Amino acid sequence: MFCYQCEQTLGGKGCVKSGVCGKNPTVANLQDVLIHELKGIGFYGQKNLEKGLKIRSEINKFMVDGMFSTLTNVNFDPTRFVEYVKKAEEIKEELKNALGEIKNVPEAAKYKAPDTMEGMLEDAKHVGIMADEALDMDIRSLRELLIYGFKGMAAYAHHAYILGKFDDEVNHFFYKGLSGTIDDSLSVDDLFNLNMELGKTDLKCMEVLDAAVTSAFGNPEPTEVLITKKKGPFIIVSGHDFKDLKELLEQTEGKGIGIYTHCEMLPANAYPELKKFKHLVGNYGGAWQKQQEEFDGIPGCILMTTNCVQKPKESYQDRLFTTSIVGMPDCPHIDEVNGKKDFTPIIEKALELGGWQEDEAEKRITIGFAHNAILSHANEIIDAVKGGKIKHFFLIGGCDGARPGRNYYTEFAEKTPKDTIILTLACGKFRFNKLDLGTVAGFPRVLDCGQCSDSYSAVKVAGALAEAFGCGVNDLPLSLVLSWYEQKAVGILLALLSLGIKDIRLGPTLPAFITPNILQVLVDKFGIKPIATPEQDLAAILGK
Ligand code: FS2
Ligand code: SF4
Repeated sequence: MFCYQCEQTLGGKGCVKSGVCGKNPTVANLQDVLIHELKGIGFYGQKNLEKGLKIRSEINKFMVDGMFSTLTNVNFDPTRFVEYVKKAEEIKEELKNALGEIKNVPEAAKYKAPDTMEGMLEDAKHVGIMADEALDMDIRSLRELLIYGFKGMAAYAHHAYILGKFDDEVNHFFYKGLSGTIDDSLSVDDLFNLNMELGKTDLKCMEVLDAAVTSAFGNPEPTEVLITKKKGPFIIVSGHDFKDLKELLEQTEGKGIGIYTHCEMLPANAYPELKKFKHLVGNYGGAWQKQQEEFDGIPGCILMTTNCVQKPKESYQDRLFTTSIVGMPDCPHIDEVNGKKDFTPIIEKALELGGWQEDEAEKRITIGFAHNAILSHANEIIDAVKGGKIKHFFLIGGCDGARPGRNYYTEFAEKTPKDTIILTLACGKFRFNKLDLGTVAGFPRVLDCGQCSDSYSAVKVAGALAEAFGCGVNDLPLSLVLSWYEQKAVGILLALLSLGIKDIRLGPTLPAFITPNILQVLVDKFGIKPIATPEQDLAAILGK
């Protein structure tokens, strides 16, 4: 196996024997075969589109789900990947047959996957990231950057699909972009431009998702969320899928079970159509990387709707349920049947486990500042900036992770001056969202925009402020300090770069798949910088 798609990759170079994330070589190799298949589908799909042929929506959805399944911490179940590869082979054949004879088919697209796991694992030796040793390193870097951006975008497209929304511009770009990763005629410049196109498309995809989520659940509103435990049986819901949460809330109503959000599900507590359920108690725990400690021996159940799932300890393996794209061998999985999910097994298990024995002393945090909530106070914010009460905005957002260097983000937030506002999103906020950083000009100093896809909210707020001040986003008193871990962050970074946003600080370390030459291009074009120390970065940003 070889995998270097996430920030915790071994030694900052690549996981080769097994994944630091717990991914074993079997799963890693099957994922390589699946990605190889999806590139082939990309090629034939693009040729179909160029010929004006329509692609069935099930194929578009498969492309999205297949890519998403390979994102870090989503699916660790080899049997599911065998099924994906078989399905991919069928789809590739269908798209190929629709074209008749065509010329100049890349070798990668001609590949035919076997239908056994053994055969796929044998083939994996020839299709992985490093299989073509002679490939130019910068070309490989840009191809992988594109593929990881796709994985991130696929997650958002998947969430929108779940809510019945999709966009053809987004769907079609999967074919164009993935066929570009096996097109030897593309230069470094061509691939760079495809990456920028991915960034633009990802932004569109987040916009589609935002519309889907807000039309299904309403606009998030500022809300005080309980972050302590209540007595009684419970189910903790993690991941990003609000529809699963809503169905579970409906099915647990009146059963005496408290529902808690976890990690990226925290923002659910601010949506009117979700917070109306009285038994949505609050949020449990911190970011994903603490789950093995926080779920250890827990007297309740956990539902993983999407990433980030970690291999469970034995003490809670029987009570961790997966659904949708998520998979974990030996953990119960709940599938959709005829458009509905039956959560009875997790409900019965939660009742059997009995739950927490007593209430904890109550603590709350405030969330719910997506674009609608912030922009409804736009005039007050603008006046506070003009009157000198708010001097600077920071966007401190992105993923959390296990590396020690991530304390940077806690210290950075703590050291920001009191006349500044911190916008935040995604699970990286758990590094500082329980600190009391006070208020400024009547606003909490930390404004939680929501999940990682709410980068769209941050972009919308920045755009509105720039318009109000008659300047560009780069001229605003706004600095972006981002933390990355998995591939959604890659897509989001490309989205921000495609908007021309400059001087982003990125940490805790830079991606292993970016070569020095490509990094230099990003530095020259966008002024992208690795994080230093909170003191140095604050001094540089604030000019002190
Ligand atoms: Fe956090 Fe993990 Fe949101 Fe990422 S829960 S790092 O995959 O998607 O963010
Ligand atoms: Fe390693 Fe990250 Fe790949 Fe897991 S996803 S195998 S930790 S690089």
